[in-house]
Amino acid sequence: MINIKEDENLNTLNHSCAHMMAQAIKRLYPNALFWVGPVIEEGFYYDIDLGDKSLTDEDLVEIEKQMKKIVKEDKLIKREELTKEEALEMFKDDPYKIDLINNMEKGTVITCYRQGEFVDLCRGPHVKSTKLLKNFKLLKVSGAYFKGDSKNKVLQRVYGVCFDTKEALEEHMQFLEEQKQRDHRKIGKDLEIFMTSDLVGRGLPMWLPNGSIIRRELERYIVDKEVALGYNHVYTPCLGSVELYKTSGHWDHYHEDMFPKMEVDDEEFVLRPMNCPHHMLIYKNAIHSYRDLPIRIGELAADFRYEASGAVCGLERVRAMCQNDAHLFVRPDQIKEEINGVVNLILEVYKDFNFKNYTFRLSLRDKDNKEKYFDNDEMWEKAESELRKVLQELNIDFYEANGEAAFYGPKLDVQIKTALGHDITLSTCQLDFLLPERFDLNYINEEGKKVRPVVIHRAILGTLDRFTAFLLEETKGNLPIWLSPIQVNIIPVNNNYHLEYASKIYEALKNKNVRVNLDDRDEKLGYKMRESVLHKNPYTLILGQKEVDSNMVSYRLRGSEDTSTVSIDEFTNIVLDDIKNKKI
Ligand code: TSB
Ligand code: ZN
Repeated sequence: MINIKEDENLNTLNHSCAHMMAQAIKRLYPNALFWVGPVIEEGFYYDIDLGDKSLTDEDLVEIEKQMKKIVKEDKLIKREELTKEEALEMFKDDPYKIDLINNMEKGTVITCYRQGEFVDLCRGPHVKSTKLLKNFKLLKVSGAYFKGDSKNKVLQRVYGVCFDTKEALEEHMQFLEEQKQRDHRKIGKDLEIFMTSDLVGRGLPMWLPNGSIIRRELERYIVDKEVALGYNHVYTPCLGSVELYKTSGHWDHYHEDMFPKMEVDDEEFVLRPMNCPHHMLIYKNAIHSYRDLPIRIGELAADFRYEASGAVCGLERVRAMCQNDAHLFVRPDQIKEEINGVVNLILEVYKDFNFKNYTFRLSLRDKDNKEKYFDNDEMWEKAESELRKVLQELNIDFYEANGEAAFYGPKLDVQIKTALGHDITLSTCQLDFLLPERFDLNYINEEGKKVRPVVIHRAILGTLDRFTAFLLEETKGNLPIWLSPIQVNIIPVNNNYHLEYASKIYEALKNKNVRVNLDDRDEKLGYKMRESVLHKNPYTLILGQKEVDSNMVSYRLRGSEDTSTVSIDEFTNIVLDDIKNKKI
């Protein structure tokens, strides 16, 4: 998507359009007062005080009509310079403008722009006339606290976008529509994968039965892979003492991302944001020889993070999550091989899911902001250069980003772009020399001496939550059959005549552990077929008299209108093969 804020021409156009919208709103709501109206990546918005009035979608249509009128009126947009006194006098009845003027730096030339009866305080620049603003669209309205402070009044924030040609606007609107269709929150709702409730709380989605099937399959898939690679899985509690997180350094460096502590009897606990401390103690529970390493401790582990309420988003960014986590305890000479193993596992998983849109990022510390990270320059230099060296040796294409490291070490992150355009991390592989030190971990080396292991933190699916969000967006809800909540949907043409046969097929497939649904509702055939398409079922069986007479089944594959007719055994084998091969 084009970044409107960064494009000089579009930036001006959108800024002028925001003014024109304000003018239209002032005509419709003479008491309206305006706070700020900036250009953003997606277009523009304006924060407006309309008293108790909340704008509806119908109101936006009226505002658009008025804006079109202003376009026709061809109002010239004129710049005027003002002294502070003049500005304060001109806007004396507008507390928002007075606030802005009083907060301006001394010596700033104050300018305002006038178009017809409307004047607004503004730095500009603007287009010459409103007639140049005809290719616009208002997109949505939401409430926004004045100055972003929840103690303040709620203003109406109206979003819009403007282009220089009709074609560009149309193309953009089509892009937005596709984006909306790809948004995992919409797919998650349509396919009944997860729900949220204000009564549970922000950032705390709940997995519905369909979502839970997907999640259980993903859990099996990744745990099986890890077991085959020599991982050992554990279960640990999702809280820990404050002391534990003081020992690890989370208390000092990760505090802002944690929920506040709870006091119980004479103990203090926190909901854990990460699992590393627990796993460090599991390692420490036994004596290890150099021959035992690497030791790979994995867990599907519940974590809790205090994400900003404005940042939580569906399953993509949550406050209660389940990490596909593991900590690898390795000798220094094993670092490269183990990182290689993790990278290969990531690539293998992405191949299984046919994910192609991702980039590798080497996430480093921000040297100008060192207090966010543990304080040991030598250790940082070593960890960062070691990780970079390994990535270069493994021939991985990556870019570097400062300020994105964990507090305990640098990371290799796999970055993805969500439907909403968020750039977020899915998989991660992190090199850590710190926690082994803080927990005084060791193993006995070849000379019989106690030495420190190195820890690699890694999450392949990231969290089940985020992974599922991405999976829904990448597949647009067309899940591969092995993950589909319903793998085969059976529709009898007429319940009176074909239900018995349909039930027989249903039982046969169910006995083979296929997730099968028999749609025996008293609805029209066409309705049931349409619904099966909407639910994105991989296979839909349509069973009528022809099938009953010939003892065959007719099926439609998702995305196709063609029907194929085969024997029951043949169909069962097709489905079982697709499932076993994890067919995309
Ligand atoms: C990999 N200690 C390491 C672990 O051993 C760790 O916690 N790393 S992390 O902070 O990067 O988190 C691991 C993964 O969790 C991230 O790569 C990301 O995919 C996922 N994740 C992080 N925060 C959230 C969130 N709020 N909602 C959903 N997923 C998240
Ligand atoms: Zn960790």
